[in-house]
Amino acid sequence: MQRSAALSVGALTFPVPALSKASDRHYAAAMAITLPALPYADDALDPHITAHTISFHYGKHHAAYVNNLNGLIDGTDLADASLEEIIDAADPGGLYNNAAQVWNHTFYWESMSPNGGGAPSGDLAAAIDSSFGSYDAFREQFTADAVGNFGSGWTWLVKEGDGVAIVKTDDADTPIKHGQTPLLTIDVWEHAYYLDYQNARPAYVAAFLDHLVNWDFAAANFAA
Ligand code: MN3
Repeated sequence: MQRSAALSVGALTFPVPALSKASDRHYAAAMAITLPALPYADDALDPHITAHTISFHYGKHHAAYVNNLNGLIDGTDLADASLEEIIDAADPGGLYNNAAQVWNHTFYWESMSPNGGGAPSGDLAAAIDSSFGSYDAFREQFTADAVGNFGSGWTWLVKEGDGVAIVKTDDADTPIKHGQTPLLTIDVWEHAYYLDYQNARPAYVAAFLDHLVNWDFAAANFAA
């Protein structure tokens, strides 16, 4: 199997550095899945999501999923597979959970922007109006689902036909395993908000919608 030259997440592709020396290739072979760089500085979302949270959520949790996944695929038929191929092939369990969490977190970071928040525009706004009646109705439903997503999980906006729908997943589960096309996501595991908001998940969801949600990313995924 040919190693993919880039990591694709949604509409984005993360380039993988060219390898020159044999020692680099050996290192790369042992690290098939890499932790993508954050798309902004670690304090860029402050105060809505602080650098303190990013240091644990990206620097510890996301990194640990990458390390765990590399340990699980090392020496197996999936050692050179893309992240999406691993998710597609994996049965329920540790391999699936770690691979899906790598994908979900990468997609989550892209779902936010220092200049985000507010209502979308263009074709995506029209699809939201068509599917929910209005942006306000979408916001009400997304908030209720994200706040009410019991335990650990994710709340997603996905493409559904010509329109859009909200999907909740538990634990590590990801919509791409089920043939759905995610547009954006919010991580509602406690580790995503507890340092900044403690138990006030509704305040975290409101900050995400008011100040962080990256509609340009969602629109690009919708158009793809
Ligand atoms: Mn998380």
